[in-house]
Amino acid sequence: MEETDLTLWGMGTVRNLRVHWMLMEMGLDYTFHPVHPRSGETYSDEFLKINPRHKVPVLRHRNVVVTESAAIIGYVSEAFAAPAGIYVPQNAQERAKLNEWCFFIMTEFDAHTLYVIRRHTTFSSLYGEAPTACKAAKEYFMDQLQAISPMIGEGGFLLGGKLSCADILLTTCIDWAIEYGFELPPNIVAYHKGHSNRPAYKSAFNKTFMDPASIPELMQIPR
Ligand SMILES: N[C@@H](CCC(=O)N[C@@H](CS)C(=O)NCC(=O)O)C(=O)O
Repeated sequence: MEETDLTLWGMGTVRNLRVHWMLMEMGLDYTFHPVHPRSGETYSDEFLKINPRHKVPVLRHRNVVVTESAAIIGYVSEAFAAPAGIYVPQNAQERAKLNEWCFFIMTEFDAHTLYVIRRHTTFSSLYGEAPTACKAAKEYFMDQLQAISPMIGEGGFLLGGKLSCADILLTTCIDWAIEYGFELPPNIVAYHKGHSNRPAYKSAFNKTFMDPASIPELMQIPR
């Protein structure tokens, strides 16, 4: 493991999984604070100093604090020497194509469809029920997924024949769709299987979804 000064707050959801996964793919050691989004801890005074928007994941590298799962994994991939199998953009054109994927996945999949469904099903006590919106969100998600499924490249990667931030974002959105019981196109199922069989994904998954009851320090925030 490379010597680092990295601290990650966050567990319990696929947005947190993204960061554990990228850190493990990069072979980076990090201090982990298992803040669960629904533990109430994101509203503690100590945590609000780290992220006033009371959200995980949050990564600190030395004196730089980065929030937003997509921004964090992009930062990690560029701030450290990436292993040969990790795609890192080398110029503005490559970065544009990577951003195109990442912004697409984060808006059309994460925010506009999957999270709409989350809000109006799992969190309906907070946001209300909205069956029409959920149905439309699912249809739109499936439409956009069908549109991109032929774009998965050889070896099951979106860009450059290597694992990129875009693959981490797409795989974790598919995790979410699987949790909702969506029927997915066969090549998307194969794409997801390929990535979720990676050792780093598996280790990250176990860390992200470990039982909070097994973590005695769960409600403690480091100062
Ligand atoms: N767009 C953000 C979303 C972060 C987010 O909403 N995190 C949730 C867990 S998945 C959270 O921390 N919720 C706790 C809260 O809102 O207090 C990202 O991708 O990092």
